[in-house]
Amino acid sequence: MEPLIKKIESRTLNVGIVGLGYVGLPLACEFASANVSVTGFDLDHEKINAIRNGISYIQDVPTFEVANSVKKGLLTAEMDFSRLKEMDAISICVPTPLSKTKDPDMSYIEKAVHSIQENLRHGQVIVLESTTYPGTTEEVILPTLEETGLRAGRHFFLAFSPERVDPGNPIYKTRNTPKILGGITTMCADLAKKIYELAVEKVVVVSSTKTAEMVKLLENTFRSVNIAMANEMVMMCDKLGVDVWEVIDAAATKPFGFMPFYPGPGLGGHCIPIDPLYLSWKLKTLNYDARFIALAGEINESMPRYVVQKITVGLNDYQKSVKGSHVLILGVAYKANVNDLRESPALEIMEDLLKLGAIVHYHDQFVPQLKIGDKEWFSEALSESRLRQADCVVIVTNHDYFDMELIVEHSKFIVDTRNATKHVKKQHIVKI
Ligand code: SAJ
Repeated sequence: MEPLIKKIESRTLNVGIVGLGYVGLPLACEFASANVSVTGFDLDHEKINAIRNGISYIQDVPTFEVANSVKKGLLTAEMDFSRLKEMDAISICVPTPLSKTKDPDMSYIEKAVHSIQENLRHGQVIVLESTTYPGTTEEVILPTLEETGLRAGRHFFLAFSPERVDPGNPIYKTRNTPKILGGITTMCADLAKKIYELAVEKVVVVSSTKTAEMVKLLENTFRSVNIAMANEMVMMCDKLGVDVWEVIDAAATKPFGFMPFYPGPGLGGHCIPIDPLYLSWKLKTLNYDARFIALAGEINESMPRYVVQKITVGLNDYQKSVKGSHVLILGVAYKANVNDLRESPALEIMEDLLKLGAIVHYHDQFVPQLKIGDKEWFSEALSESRLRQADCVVIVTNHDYFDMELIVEHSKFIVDTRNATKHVKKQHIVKI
């Protein structure tokens, strides 16, 4: 262990990152920026080639950062997982999606851990970053790695440190976001902390890997439940004839004991709609029914249908049926100013409108094209004529670049799911 500590102090250790997506690539770049040699491992040759050519494919990672680190020989990309044996530390940053039956899909983690198992050697520090159910590290990763005969805390070291990447956040990046970390043993946590402190300003150690896994799930369940409450407030305020956005903004003037969350067309992204279900799945195996998570999921998943209902009733007020109407969707990414479509509610809204016979168009400069079923769709120019031609304009994701004056000026009828038109007073706007 002494040699490893010396390597950490002299920054001569080799760090491996398995999984070069929106978590792994920023983490790799942070280590490289700290003059630590990083090897990224991924199964996707396009990612590997891009990095080798000094190109970033992650919106929040500037290409010059990748290019500089590659040029200095601090960042390399590999598809040969046998080179994992050369790594002193390995972080696993692979996806943890849901299966078709909405159960945890651990296949990416299992594949990564088996690659590490085949190359595990004395002194290596292994850290799982992927969001997963409490117990994964000690119940799945640990036994798999100890099948080699090596023991965690003695021959190798094992920890869990959840990623906290907020795509599109201009202020908080990997380096300046405090990082939670729990080890299988104290020594595991100490070594992993020393390594992460090379790339991250603040590492917060908790008592176990299970605690660290639970911290992450609390963070994301907190968001899912509070967003669901904001979405249910929409339904209640609708019944009461009260503007939910005015209510939330007024409540947000309270300087303590309140944190605003806002209604929307539904929950997108690869985390908030999914991670809480990892927790409820685990609790089900322990005969506990996580009711808040289930209810939040139900309400959040109902929002796309609620938006389509608003569109239908709104068109009806103009003596129009959805069938045959031109509906223009503005913003299809899962949240403002990102180019990610995963779990985006816009896709479900578009699908439902198509089923009702609407003629659907969309505009989103972050998403030039998309697929619904086997049909390809292309983002259309946000022009006055396109706006005027639409029987209904639906603001699903309010990107900062949208010119709200232009949109309101030239739209016959708007369904605004984000209160994006709040500064533009016009009567033909329906807010959710
Ligand atoms: N949303 C609402 N109302 C809100 C806030 C969000 O409808 O008040 C919607 C968004 O439009 C989006 C979804 O919820 O469709 C998720 O939004 P998000 O802001 O949680 O964004 P994510 O999923 O990209 O990033 C989150 C991180 N966000 C923040 O902490 C602000 C954080 O929870 C995690 O670091 C990250 O997921 C993750 O990887 O777990």
